[in-house]
Amino acid sequence: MVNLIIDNTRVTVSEGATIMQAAKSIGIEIPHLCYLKDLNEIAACRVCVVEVEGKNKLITACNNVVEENMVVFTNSPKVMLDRMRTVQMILSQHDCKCATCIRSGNCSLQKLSNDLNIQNILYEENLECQAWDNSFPLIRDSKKCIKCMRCIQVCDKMQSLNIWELEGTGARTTVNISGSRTIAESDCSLCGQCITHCPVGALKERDDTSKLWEAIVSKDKVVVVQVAPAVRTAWGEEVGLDLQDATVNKIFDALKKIGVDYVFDTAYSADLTIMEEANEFLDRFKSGELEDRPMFTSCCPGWLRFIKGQYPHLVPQLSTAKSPMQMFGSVMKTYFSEQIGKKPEDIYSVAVMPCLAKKGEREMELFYVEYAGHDTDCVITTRELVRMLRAAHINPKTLKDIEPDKLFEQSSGAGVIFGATGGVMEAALRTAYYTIVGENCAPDAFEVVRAESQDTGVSEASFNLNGIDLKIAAVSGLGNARRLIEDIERGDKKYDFVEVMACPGGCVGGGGQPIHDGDELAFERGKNLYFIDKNAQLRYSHENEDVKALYENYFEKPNSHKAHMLLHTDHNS
Ligand code: HC1
Ligand code: SF4
Repeated sequence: MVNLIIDNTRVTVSEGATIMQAAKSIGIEIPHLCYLKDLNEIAACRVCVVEVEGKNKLITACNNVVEENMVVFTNSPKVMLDRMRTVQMILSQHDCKCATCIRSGNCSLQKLSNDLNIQNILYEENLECQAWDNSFPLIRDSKKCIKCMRCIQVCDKMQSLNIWELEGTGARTTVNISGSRTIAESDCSLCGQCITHCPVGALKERDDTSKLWEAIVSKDKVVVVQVAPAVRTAWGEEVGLDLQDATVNKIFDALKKIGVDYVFDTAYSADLTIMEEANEFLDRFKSGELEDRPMFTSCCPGWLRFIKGQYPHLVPQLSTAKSPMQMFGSVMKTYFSEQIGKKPEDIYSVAVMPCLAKKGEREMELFYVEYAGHDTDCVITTRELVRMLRAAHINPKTLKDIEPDKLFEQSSGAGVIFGATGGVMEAALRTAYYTIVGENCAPDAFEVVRAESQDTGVSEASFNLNGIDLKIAAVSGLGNARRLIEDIERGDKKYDFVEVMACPGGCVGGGGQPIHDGDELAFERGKNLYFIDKNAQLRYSHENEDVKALYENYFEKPNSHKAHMLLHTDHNS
């Protein structure tokens, strides 16, 4: 252990701890901008400087370790003046138009400037604006970039994709797409992790809210909105509702209040996905097709972009099932439109998702007898949903719990846990067990596939179902997925079924979720989905009465010809 004094307080911490960690242990938060634990400890911003007795120069607290008997001052006048100057320098190279910035009110630079009582910008440099394709779901504004390097590190270390790099030297140093590519030409998975880790408004999602407002205004469109599992456990963070109050049913009420015609829960179509995917898995498993390599889940579009770009030879191993979002969109444009006496093109199908890659996934075309547009017309993220509610000055405290609309009212806890890593696997195993054994397993029989933290990002398990041995794994985070795939490719690991989610913790940690600089809330949010599942009346996808009715009235049975036409896809196209 190491003993030192910080701001006149004695502190004892483990050897190797940084000054920042030591200060934190006694409740002193040293201001910082670029620091991200384990990912970015490079002192690029120099905001975290501290004074150490006996040293002439200030040193950075995020990457200097404690020494025995060190005497540290985190807020001496010398420190504060230096910190102010540093932030003023950063502001001089930043487009400070806070009124129209997406991160206003949730920006670490804005907060730091306010905290330091900075009221004017000393020098305003002429900022160069890099060209950007604003039709791409991920938008970068170079004039807001503060060169903290977080995006570079998150994309390299967490997601193993190396999309960003530094270019230029000295004052002209800037971040850009690596390899002189455009963002569309790059291998960006659209996971959005660089956005949720950006301390300012330099990275953001393409805002599609005006498309939805226009559809709501249009007299010719029936606006049908589905809400993803992971949205319910995060939207309350942005609107000031407690976890137990921030239900999906209140989102339905809010959507109806802003003029949406029909509201549904994506957990319903997650149940439908399980019917298709669990049956597909059992068919492929029994045919011997999975002897060498496993079947991979296909519901996460960030993962789909990753596998297509990085391991194209593994694409045939993907389940052909469309994601719950796409399945629901397809059902809305076909069965649902028929039921309400409308044509597919009259339906405007919207998905509220915790994800940016879903904006890319919606480009997928729908063929229903003939070309019928897209399964999904518009995807908005959790953050965009909240912005719409704010614009409509909806008071979240006045919202009521209302049920989703008829035809697709029911959803199971199995559908809800899709939003947490391991959840798709667990839901699928509950139904696979029923299909093989002929009776239900205990609802929590497969809880070992749940992940409590992002330690390795992988959970694995083996099960014997009526003499059938199954080896499965669930992984989240693309860097972890890459390591797992390399193990499989080398023959070091062998599985039958693997779930992959691009974002650490699964959709709950998605790139479209509320941003809390430096705090990782994915696993906390995931626990809430498991809590909802535990308390759900229905725990098995195959017991969803509205899913059963859809098969009886329309699809006949899982993996039928019609189901293949509308609920499955060819990932090679
Ligand atoms: Fe997800 Fe899914 S779980 S991909 O994370 O399979 O986005 O929430 O909606 O489609 O259900 C996301 C979440 C979501 C789909 C489902
Ligand atoms: Fe990298 Fe994900 Fe950002 Fe794309 S969205 S640049 S893959 S971190």
